[in-house]
Amino acid sequence: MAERVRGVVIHRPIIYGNSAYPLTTAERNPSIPSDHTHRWTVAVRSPVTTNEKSDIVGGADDLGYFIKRVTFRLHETYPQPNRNIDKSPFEVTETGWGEFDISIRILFISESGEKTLTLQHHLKLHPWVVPDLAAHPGQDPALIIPPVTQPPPEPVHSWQYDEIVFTDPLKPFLDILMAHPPTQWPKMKRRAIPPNPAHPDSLAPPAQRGAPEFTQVIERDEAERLDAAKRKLVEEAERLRAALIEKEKELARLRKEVEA
Ligand code: SLL
Repeated sequence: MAERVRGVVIHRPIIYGNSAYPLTTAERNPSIPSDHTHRWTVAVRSPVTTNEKSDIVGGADDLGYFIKRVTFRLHETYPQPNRNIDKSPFEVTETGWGEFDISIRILFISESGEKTLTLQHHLKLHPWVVPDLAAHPGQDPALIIPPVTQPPPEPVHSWQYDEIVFTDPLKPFLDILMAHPPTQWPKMKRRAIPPNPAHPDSLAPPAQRGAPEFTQVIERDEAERLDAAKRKLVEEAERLRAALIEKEKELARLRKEVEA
């Protein structure tokens, strides 16, 4: 058995998720069941997009140098729901009508000596409904009920960024990883719309949205949003603590009154 290189931690960024496109009339043919509404692709990819014009999210690097097989477990309404993909691109394209959970099992090359990794992705076909903040000034966005009008069909991109971390890797595996450095992040936002639907830019009209792209800017924006959310939580905790102290004082006062 190969030696482990102690004290070394090496990671490889990935994205996993799906893009979905409403089926057009032109695309329909007798082999596609008539109740199917979308064509979708679920995939495990490298995060960086090949070029700014590409409609495909991520995929600049072939992950086959460290991934041997990806098994996508689809809903049992699909024939042979376990789909084994043994080379890049690690993806499955299907048509269908419904959203469901897909389990994604990643088997690393045998040199790695690593256990398989299983991820979950909820196949997303329908766009997120963004609450109309302007029409409800001052209201908690989570409490705004969107109108029931159907949005026009549009592509949906639902992708999760992650980093696969290898601790104390086997020497031969470490050598393979080192020989394949991931493509560098684009520094700038090349496309207007980030993949996070919670981001204010995603309020842009559908025509201005495109396939999202993961960049350094997104990472920084996300970190800033997380910081702001943390500050808000601390403030809220402080406020609740103060209220609790007040209530406890009142309780003590009432107890005394009852005793008296
Ligand atoms: C739902 N729980 O009810 C989910 C199930 C199943 C989706 C969704 C394809 C089926 C076929 C398909 O879209 N299955 O192969 O015709 O929404």
